[in-house]
Amino acid sequence: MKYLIILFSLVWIGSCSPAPQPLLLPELDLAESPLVPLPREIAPNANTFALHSGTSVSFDPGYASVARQLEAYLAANLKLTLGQQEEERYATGIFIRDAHDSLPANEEAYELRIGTDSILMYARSPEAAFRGLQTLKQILPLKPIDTLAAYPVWPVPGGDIKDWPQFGYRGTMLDVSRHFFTPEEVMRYIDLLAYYKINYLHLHLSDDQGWRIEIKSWPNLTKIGGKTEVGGGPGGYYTQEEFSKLVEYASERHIEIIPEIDMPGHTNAAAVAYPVLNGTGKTARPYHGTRVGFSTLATRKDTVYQFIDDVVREISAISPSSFFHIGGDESHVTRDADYKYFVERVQGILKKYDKRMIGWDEIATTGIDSTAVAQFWNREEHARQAVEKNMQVLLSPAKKAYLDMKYDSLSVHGLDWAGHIPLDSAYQWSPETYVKGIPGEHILGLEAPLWSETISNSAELEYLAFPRIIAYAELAWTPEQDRHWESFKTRLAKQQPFLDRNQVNYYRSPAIQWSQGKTP
Ligand code: TNX
Repeated sequence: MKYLIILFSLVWIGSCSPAPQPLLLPELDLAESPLVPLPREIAPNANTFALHSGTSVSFDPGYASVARQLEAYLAANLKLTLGQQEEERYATGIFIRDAHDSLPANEEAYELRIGTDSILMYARSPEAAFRGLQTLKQILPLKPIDTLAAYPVWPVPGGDIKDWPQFGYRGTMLDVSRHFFTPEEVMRYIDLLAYYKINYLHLHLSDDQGWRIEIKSWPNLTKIGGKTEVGGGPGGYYTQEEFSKLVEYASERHIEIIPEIDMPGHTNAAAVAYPVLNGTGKTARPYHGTRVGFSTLATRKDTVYQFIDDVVREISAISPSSFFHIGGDESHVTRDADYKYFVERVQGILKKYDKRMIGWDEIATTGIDSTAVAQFWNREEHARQAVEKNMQVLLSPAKKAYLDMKYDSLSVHGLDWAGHIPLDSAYQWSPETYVKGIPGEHILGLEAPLWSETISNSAELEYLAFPRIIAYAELAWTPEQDRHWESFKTRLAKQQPFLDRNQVNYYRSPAIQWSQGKTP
């Protein structure tokens, strides 16, 4: 490796300032960094920034938390000094500043300028700075290098990155109903998602097999409905306090949690807890299997709407998201007219609590208004119907974006009703054009759902989610003209140190040249 000798004086905080030191820095190339999702513009240069203990971080008002997140990220290795320095022109260190005019108006746009003396980050918002921080984390080396300096130095490749996403909605869904996932397991997933700039986590909180969120005015939902799951395990649920903490934890990582209460179908657990809600005409019994489409609420009973009002009211009080997901899928035993009446009436309840409806694509067949979002998973004509109603569409095509589909016939977890989704197939498609007849302005974004019939813990979740979720993160962030499978493969292989360091149980896709065994 070639080395450059760079002479410069360090502004050293404290009394015992060392004399100017020659630093032996490797020549690095910013374009070689393991950047996923790929940023819009990367312009490498020959500079190298020498990060070390004592590097200062200065920030404009509003960016204290992102500065502290950078400090915490590096704390095991080096101690940064946080503070305010007014004039970056004369100073060295890291600076987080409000964006200037060279960036688009996108709320998540940021710029990184890495030079010999400083790393300047310009951000449109604290959220943008958080996205920029993830990019910086991907650039920072894992280990210090040997220099002539008496202290460890982490060399950072120089250059300029300008970046913003193509979609404002880059999400994933976790089904915590078929199997329950503890708050700790969800938080671990959130940490991993944030690194790849995912910004929405949709939680599927109720289904036939279990009800997972405390509703104080209907306590049996969790007391009875929370005790079951697929396979007969113990189930579980989030208290409202636990849910609030999850929302807060996610929001510190600039991820918004969207709650889903699936209705009028997928409601067996609620009907077991409160038979008055049941519209099937048969006695509801706890269900531990994986069939779908056999349950329905009693759509013509006022009690049911009182129930939904209570549920939406209580969840809205602890869910700051402007969205509320009502499910609406596979209501095979609800009569068509009843289904329409139901979804339309529920939109009214959501509006009362200032929430915007999202539902699976079937909701586009009803008379709801254009503020609702249809999540396309199955029927293209539903997506087009949504556009005719001037609704936004969220893309989750099962054949391409379902994280619970097996990679191939050898997959140890997963289903295959929509086919196998190996990594190359997960990456090589275009959300921009997948459904014919949907103009770009109607596409809200991309969400990759993870249904949990076959998984019940973090290791199994990670096997299905990783590395495919990294592919979806790039599909949602990086525009089509910049996406190339060969480039992605190389950058994904370089995620291995991050995944190993975090003990992620990722699937070793044969498409990727992983290094042998675990990385240090
Ligand atoms: C279909 S996708 C479902 C879920 C299942 C999933 C399994 C959708 C809206 N409904 O109830 O869990 O398939 O892949």
